[in-house]
Amino acid sequence: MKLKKVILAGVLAAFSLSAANFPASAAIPMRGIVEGFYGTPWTNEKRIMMMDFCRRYDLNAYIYAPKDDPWHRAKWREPYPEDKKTELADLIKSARKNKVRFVFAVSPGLDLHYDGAKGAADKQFMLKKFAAMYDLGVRDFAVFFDDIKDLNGQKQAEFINYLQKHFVDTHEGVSPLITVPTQYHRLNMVDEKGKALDYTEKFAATLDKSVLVLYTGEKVVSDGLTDEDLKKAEEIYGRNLGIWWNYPVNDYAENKLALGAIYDLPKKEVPAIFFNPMKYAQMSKIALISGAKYAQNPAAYDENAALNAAIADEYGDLAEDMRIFAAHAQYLRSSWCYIGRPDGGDFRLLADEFWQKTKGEEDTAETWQKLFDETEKAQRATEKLLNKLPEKYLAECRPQLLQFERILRADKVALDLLKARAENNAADAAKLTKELKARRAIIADENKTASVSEDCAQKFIDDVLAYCKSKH
Ligand code: 14T
Repeated sequence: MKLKKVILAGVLAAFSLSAANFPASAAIPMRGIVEGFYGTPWTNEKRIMMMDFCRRYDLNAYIYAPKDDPWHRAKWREPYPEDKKTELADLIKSARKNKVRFVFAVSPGLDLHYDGAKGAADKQFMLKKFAAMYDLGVRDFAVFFDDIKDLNGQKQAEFINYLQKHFVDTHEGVSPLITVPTQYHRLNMVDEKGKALDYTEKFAATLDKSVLVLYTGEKVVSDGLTDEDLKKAEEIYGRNLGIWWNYPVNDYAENKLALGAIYDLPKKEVPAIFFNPMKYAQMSKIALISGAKYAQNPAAYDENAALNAAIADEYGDLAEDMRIFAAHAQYLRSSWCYIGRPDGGDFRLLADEFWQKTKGEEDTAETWQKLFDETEKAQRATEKLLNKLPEKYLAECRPQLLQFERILRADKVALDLLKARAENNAADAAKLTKELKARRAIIADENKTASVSEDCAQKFIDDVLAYCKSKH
């Protein structure tokens, strides 16, 4: 049986190679996850599970950089206490077992000294910190300077060069360092004319050429990155840049889940890509699987195929239901950024069609029915997910599923209201308006904890109420 499978796999591989009409897949050399978000870090148990995940999807690197691990950032000088060290040792072993490069990162920039006795002491602190991890088997190291006030590009780069010379070069088997500068997105690196600002100019010019620099694209959270924009950033740095991609991370909008696929990433060669996940490890897998597929062969990446395959892999019999829910939970927004495809899937298309026809004073009966059916379908999917998803998933998405349930219930009321009005049933319409407003208030309140489809299924409630008011 096993042998048969192997032979079959071989035949399939040979066939797909000859049948492929795009160039042989060129995987991004370093591809993986950067645990780099703010807020509650992953537990070690989750991390170990994610190592197995990385192996299964051929992701070959994981960067340990949880912002809220005190020993990573706020108290970076202090060595890990014994219990934490034991955890890290387990994790490092698991990474090795799964053929994942474990990259140990420190973010010393909050209070790092460069000069004098304090500067000398800090260099020693960092060397000790790295050496302890080297002894646990780590061979990949990173120093991050993101989200700090210090803008001394030259001193930061000299600090990294020092570590390259006095740690990397003196320790057997250690890879070149990885860094993230303080100006880590391109629009922040340049003036209006596109010329590098002082920090970036000095950092880039001073930094040892062997160091791998990661950046996040045009913005902190970039809604896609073109080959041209990547090239502009690489020109500033005079080297190829790796990518730190801020999706599905949701630390700036924790009430929302990012269950979409990644999209619009470069087709040209990049040395490395790392996806920053949500604090919800399980829920991050859809986006991460899509990211793994992208990294496997950027030029051939198919966003929709990746999304469907990811959901099928993860959710088996519940895939169809999850696909519906996930379609309403992809888009993230805050006061300073947005990313993700618009929420709503088929519901969005039907709602658009409905308002289009309403505006044109066309007959909406058929579209109304389709929208009603779509809403019921989503209700059944939500109910099934709430009943059948294993607890390890529900623990991360129950609030969102419950909120989606409330929204869909309200959408049904909204649809009933539209119908009552169309039938000139003023009494029912008044009753339904009251009910809908009450439901909307509860949903608005719950948004603080869990938000789903704000611009689509949720907006439909507002749109219906506004429409009814305007036609009074
Ligand atoms: F290192 C960087 F590439 C990076 O992305 N740094 C942080 C990261 O830890 C965080 O998870 C991510 C998403 O929130 O964005 C960066 O953090 C910021 C940056 C901001 F400009 C958080 C809030 C901001 F206003």
